[in-house]
Amino acid sequence: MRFDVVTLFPGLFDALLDFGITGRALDRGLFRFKAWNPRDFATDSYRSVDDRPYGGGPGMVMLAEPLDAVMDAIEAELRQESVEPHVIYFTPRGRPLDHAKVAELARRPQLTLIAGRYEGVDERFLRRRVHEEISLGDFVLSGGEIPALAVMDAVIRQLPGSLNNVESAMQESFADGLLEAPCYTRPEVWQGEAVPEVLMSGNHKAIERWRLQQRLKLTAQRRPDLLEKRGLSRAEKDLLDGD
Ligand code: 9WO
Repeated sequence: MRFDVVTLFPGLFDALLDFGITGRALDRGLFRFKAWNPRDFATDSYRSVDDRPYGGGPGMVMLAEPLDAVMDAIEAELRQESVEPHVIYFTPRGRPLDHAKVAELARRPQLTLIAGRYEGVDERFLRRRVHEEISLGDFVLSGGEIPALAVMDAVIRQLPGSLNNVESAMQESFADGLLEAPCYTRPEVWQGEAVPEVLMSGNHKAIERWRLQQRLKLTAQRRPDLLEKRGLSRAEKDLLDGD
């Protein structure tokens, strides 16, 4: 997997490249990363990447020209590797990100992630160069970098070899469409509240049953839409309705 990230603030991505599972995956060569700063492709002496919006209104809009020059440079590099870019722009108006989309993106050889700033990007650039728009949710951030980091993190976790057995077990659990069961660790009683007895029983079958029941109940309470989409077996229905 190769990530080409278009951003005015490349340093924001150090958080993903230098730490944790994603930093380990980079060290293992499971993915490559290159940041491209539109300011390096600005053609005027002020190295402008934005300008005032036509039609008036507050703030500035990112210029199409420097961004287009970045895309040409990325395409030229990818051509050396016979790879076609897949270009994503992050905006609240995009398709909501979910596990299915993450899994689809993780199967691609390359992703170009465009992180906008200011009030947005000239629509003529988006229409010509962007393949899809993705949203993290119905809220506005200061830039597209955090959504780009989120997509990179989620995609990297899908790459073969990035997770150890424990980490992949956790990952798979969400992939089966249910929310996570509650988890507990020492002390056995904390501020007067004990760990659920079944977890102290050593009865692995009972523990597995309890955890699935908790997941079913939590998902039914908090995300009935997930349950609707996933469906339930007869046994799961009985477990959900049982005590
Ligand atoms: C901002 C915006 C607000 C309401 C409806 C649509 C919108 N599009 C954008 C936009 O493209 N903004 C650019 C990227 C420039 C300003 C910072 N940007 C941004 C992206 N803010 N918030 C996001 C974002 C991206 C994905 N999921 C949630 C928020």
